[in-house]
Amino acid sequence: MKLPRRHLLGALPAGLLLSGCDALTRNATARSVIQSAEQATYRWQRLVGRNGLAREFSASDISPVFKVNGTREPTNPEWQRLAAGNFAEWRLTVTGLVNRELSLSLADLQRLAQRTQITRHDCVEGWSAIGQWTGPQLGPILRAAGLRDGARYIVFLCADDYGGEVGKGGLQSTSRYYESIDLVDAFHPQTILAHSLNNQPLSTGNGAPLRLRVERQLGYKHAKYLMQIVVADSLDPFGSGHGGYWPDRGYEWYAGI
Ligand SMILES: Nc1nc2c(c(=O)[nH]1)N[C@H]1C(S)=C(S)[C@@H](COP(=O)(O)O)O[C@H]1N2
Ligand SMILES: [Mo]
Repeated sequence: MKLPRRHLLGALPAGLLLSGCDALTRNATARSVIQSAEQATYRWQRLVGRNGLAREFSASDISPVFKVNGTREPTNPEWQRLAAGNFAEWRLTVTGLVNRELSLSLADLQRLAQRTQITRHDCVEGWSAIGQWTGPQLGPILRAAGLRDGARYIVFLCADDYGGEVGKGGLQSTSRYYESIDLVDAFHPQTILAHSLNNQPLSTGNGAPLRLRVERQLGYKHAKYLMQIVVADSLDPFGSGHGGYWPDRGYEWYAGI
């Protein structure tokens, strides 16, 4: 693993910087009902089920097709350039409240201890699919970076701009996809950075070259097209401040299953 000394943020393409706030309208009543249910699941998983594992399945349960949802292919020129080069020049950077910033190639990530898990992905839109995911656990990567005092959230910045779909609740304001999790989920054994689905490198649709798997939460938390991990003490600086593309549009930040 390469541990660069130089400051990486200055080297990131401008396209990776998050856009400003989106104007949002929300139904306050619906939101508070959702939030109280969200908080109940969150408290339960944090107090009682801290290390509980999501169910794992066997090879015969794997879905023949793993549906593609949300972005099918990022249009971002930087991602397009990296994809054209088979992601040889792609790097995952780990920055923010860390002692050592990291810049990891796919080969670096594949050299780490790998975990393979067959899990069910549940999307809020009402479909699920079972797939076998392989990649390094996030925890050891964060330990290699070394979390600094105040670290509370792990934020995942993706390569794609998403604008929703007319057929699914209408177009949303377009912005860069991102997600975030707390440290309990970050160090959970089933939280991995997956480069493979069903023993094949991730397809474009399923999030090439790398995506998050955070198995105790709903589909939209599983950020595809990962470019950058930022360790943060607050979610305020990202997007509209609710910790993710869909949370910024009224969905729960903690989407426990
Ligand atoms: N970067 C990015 N990640 C994303 C999305 C997206 O549009 N962009 N969609 C989310 C949603 S809602 C789901 S259900 C899953 C879909 O993953 P799949 O396309 O592999 O089925 O990815 C999640 N992660
Ligand atoms: Mo989803």
